[in-house]
Amino acid sequence: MRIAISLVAAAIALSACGMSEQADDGTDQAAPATETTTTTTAPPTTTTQETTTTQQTTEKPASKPSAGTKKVRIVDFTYQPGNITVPVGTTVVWTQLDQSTHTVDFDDGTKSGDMAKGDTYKRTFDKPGKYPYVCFYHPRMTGTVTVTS
Ligand SMILES: [Cu+2]
Repeated sequence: MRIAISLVAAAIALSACGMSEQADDGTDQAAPATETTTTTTAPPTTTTQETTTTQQTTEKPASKPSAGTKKVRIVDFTYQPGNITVPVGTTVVWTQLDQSTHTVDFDDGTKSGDMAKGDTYKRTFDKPGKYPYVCFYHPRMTGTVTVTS
């Protein structure tokens, strides 16, 4: 029994020594290391934010429309709703739900091309104004997108 106890005691003493040394080393190194890391990290974080801001500014035209999306359905040979008013930067999405082929052809020359059932067509409006459009196959099918600033 005495041998066993002394062995255990020795083992505890050894492990305690080892642990305390590691703990001391770790604590001593950790303090300055953390300060250094914090100080070093701070400027890059600011730089990252500036970079992010710049990127956001660049990406705004692309990300803005996704926030402002207006949907128009093409149903029964009509655009529903046919006349819409949206703020500048809005992306309008036409969804074609008729069996018959339709198009969204703007007076300014922008055209969707043939749209079969289930097709969608998107156009982002970055400038205020009136954008009338018509179906190439059905001239009575008309609509207007009014873009406000
Ligand atoms: Cu049509």
